[in-house]
Amino acid sequence: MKRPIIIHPDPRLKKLAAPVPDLSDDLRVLAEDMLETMYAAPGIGLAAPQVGELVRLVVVDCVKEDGAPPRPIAMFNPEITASSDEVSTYEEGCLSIPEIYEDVTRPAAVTVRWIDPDGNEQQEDFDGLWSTCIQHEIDHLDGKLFIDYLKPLKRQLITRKMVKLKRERAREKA
Ligand code: GNR
Ligand code: NI
Repeated sequence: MKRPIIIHPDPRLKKLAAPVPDLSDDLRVLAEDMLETMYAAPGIGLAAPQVGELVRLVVVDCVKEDGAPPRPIAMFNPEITASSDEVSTYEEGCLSIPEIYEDVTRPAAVTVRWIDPDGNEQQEDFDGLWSTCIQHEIDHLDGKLFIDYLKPLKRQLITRKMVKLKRERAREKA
């Protein structure tokens, strides 16, 4: 089932999400719902706080070649265990901050450890868009948005735009 995505500013996007102590069917359903929501958006990643669930769960699929098979990954309690000194800059966007794209510089490659939906521990090295996206998603679990990397003035401007956008959307619904 697709779920509504929370738009910035919202206190739920600023909170620290809690680790998942034990997997459950409810959490596996949440991961499936998040993948459906992400693909429908469309997006390449989604973090549980973006759908109002303050748990450490992210989903990603950064396959971008046309015709390549999809690679949905659900990560419970994801942790970055190593980051490259080399950095890379991507123009990032966020489903919680629609229509805004800004350059963000992050480590180019990361090693990530997580628990998969079967409860098995996984570890993998990611680079390119995957690396950027997974770092962006884990930031969400720590209440951090990509605009937090921008200069305060730029961030303020974007936040004001989002307040307006939310107001317009609320009015359209009424
Ligand atoms: O769909 C998304 N695209 C994207 C592009 C560049 C860097 C990060 C991202 S993640 C974003 C989806 C989203 O908001 N995830 O939290
Ligand atoms: Ni995001």
